[in-house]
Amino acid sequence: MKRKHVSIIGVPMDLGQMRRGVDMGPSAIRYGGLQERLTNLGWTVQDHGDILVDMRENAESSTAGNLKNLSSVVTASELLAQKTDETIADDSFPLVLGGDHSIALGTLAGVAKKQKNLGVIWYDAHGDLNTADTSPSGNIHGMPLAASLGFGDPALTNIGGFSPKIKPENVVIIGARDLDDGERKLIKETGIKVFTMHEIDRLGMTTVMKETIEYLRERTEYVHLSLDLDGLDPTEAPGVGTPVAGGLSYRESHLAMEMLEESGIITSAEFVEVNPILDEKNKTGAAAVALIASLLGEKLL
Ligand code: B3U
Ligand code: MN
Ligand code: MN
Repeated sequence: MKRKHVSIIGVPMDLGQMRRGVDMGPSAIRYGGLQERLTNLGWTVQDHGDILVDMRENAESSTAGNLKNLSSVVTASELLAQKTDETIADDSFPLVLGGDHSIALGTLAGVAKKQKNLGVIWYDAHGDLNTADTSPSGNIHGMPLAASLGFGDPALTNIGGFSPKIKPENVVIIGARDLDDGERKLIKETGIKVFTMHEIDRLGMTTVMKETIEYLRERTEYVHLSLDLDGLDPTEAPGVGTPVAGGLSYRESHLAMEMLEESGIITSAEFVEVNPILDEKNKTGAAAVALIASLLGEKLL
């Protein structure tokens, strides 16, 4: 990590999916002691507060062509893109806290504006590679990776005023165990690198991370980490809207963060889908804080 300054940006977004409570994710992560943890690591931390997101009660809730709450999601994404871009212009490390995973539309629009050869690590039980045509739910949180690659409705792909944000060969998905048919098809067509749980079990997390780091180092100049807490096993991260059994352990996830920190490749990050209403005593919020701390340099000895 080259930067010494970190900018926290909260996005209380719950409109990309149907469960209530994920809008409180940024508070839960802050409440878990994030700022103090990072300050103790020597970072200067500026918390920019939260991006304005329509309340569900006031949101423009019309479903435009299988895209639920489209206009409210797009409006918040544009604000987030601008804030993230400003953070990078200030030479500060953008740390975005969700909120559901639809916020990645805005984060990646902001990051990719100046960082042209951008890599992405998508740490998630899901592919988030649906489009309006393939999505079984119409939930935009299942679409941000596809949209950032340029697939799907122009309302989503053109956030920030340009498309695509990233190239398929610069993406690595880690932890996948729940993919829809359209997502499988897109993975086959584009050749996105995916470490499913099967491969992680066979190879071990050390090898998976070594290969991921080497792969992205060869191809990219910057790497964004988009970490969905549902990538972790629900026993260790229960506070998520769509838990999927058989996930990554807390230990494997820590190892992954530590290896990324050692590699120095990560230039921005977001931690998403923490839902305190579904959580057990902020276990998932605390896991997010601990993983962020490891990613940004915390060590036991
Ligand atoms: N693939 C399904 C489910 C889903 C995606 N992301 C989450 N759940 N968290 C969909 O609705 O697109
Ligand atoms: Mn996700
Ligand atoms: Mn997920």
